Amino acid sequence: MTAYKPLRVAPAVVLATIVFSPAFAIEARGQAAGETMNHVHAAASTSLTVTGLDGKTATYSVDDLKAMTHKTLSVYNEHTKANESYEGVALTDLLAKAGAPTGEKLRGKLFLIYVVAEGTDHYRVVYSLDETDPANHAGDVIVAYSMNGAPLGADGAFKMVSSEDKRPARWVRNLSAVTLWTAE
Ligand SMILES: Nc1nc2c(c(=O)[nH]1)N[C@H]1C(S)=C(S)[C@@H](COP(=O)(O)O)O[C@H]1N2
Ligand SMILES: [Mo]
Repeated sequence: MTAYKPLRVAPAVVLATIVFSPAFAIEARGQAAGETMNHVHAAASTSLTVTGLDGKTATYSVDDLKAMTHKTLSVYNEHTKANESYEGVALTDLLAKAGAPTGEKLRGKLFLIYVVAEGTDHYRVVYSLDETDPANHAGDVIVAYSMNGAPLGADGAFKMVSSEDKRPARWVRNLSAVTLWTAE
């Protein structure tokens, strides 16, 4: 085999290889849906940094979260058309450690507090603090580290999962940062 052999591959074969590759298919689907699709290119999350309203940060590894109280969330994934069981910790537990008000302490202007959840690809979504607090709002929001008993694989070390969303659009894969802000 000579060093030049790859150059003899017909352009049509090269094109077909790219077009029919899984990466191309996922990108094309995302563009058709008018969405930013970084699934294929996102770096795997390895740690999660939580920032409070005071700007103080705490960084968690998977082992750190596994040492906390577990929360399991069984959800229907509208994209995979399957029931999925995620295990992780309640987001409210991490936010409480960052100083967020929960339960009956959440009142008045504190309802202006919100959470920005960000993936390694910088995909970002907002949850209001209220909807992350099961003492105040129906449904659960968790930071998952496993699904159906296995690590999350391409979805990274951490994935945000919520029980109330009908589509998985706010389920941030490769979750790397959670930051508290206030609208006032
Ligand atoms: N990090 C990250 N998470 C993301 C997205 C993204 O682009 N980046 N897209 C969201 C959207 S719009 C949807 S519908 C789902 C799609 O997840 P799936 O490709 O695993 O079906 O992931 C969500 N989480
Ligand atoms: Mo989406």
